[in-house]
Amino acid sequence: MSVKDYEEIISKRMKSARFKHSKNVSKEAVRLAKKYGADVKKAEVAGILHDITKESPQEEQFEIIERAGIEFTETERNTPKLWHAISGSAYIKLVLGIDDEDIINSVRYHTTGRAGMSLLEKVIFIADFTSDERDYDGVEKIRKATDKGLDEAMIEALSFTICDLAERKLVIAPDTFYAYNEAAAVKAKKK
Ligand code: DGI
Ligand code: FE
Ligand code: FE
Repeated sequence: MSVKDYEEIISKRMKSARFKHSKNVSKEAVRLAKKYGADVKKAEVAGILHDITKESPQEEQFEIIERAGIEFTETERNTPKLWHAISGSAYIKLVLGIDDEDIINSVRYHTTGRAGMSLLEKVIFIADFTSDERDYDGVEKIRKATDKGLDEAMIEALSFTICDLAERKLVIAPDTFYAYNEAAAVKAKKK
């Protein structure tokens, strides 16, 4: 399937604003992939597909996660906002027939991050933060960090996420802490 085919599928599965977001993430992922040496084609595909199940009913998401044999962690089970990343990875594998593990993992971990992220996983994670239409307070700091390096952008994005969630007194996925600690350790080593 071509990127155009995927765009067609995505456009039918979500509202126009989210479709626009998906296209912008794809575009930003291509920019970052070129800059940092990730696979440009995979970045384009993973970017357009990353939120594929975001507007699907929870039962549907639950069903495909089970069908894919993915086990929820306790935090994931109790946090429906995290489901679309998991169900999205299952959907592109089982329904779209995508077999590239790196693309699948880039969708799977685009919301929480995790320790040991691949180049492509980082590209998608960051692109989701810095896509054109994003205008939250703090986006410029993360955009600037993408000029310095992927790891610089990761630490900015992850510290932003952790602070934001903690301020709102929400449960934070352990994977986000693992990703943060790894990024912080990289930063400490560079000093
Ligand atoms: O799908 P998007 O809106 O493009 O972005 P996303 O996949 O990063 O999802 C962001 C939402 O998920 C946002 O409302 C914050 C929430 N979120 C991300 N990580 C966590 C989280 N919510 C909780 N409770 N815990 C997390 O660790
Ligand atoms: Fe998402
Ligand atoms: Fe997104």
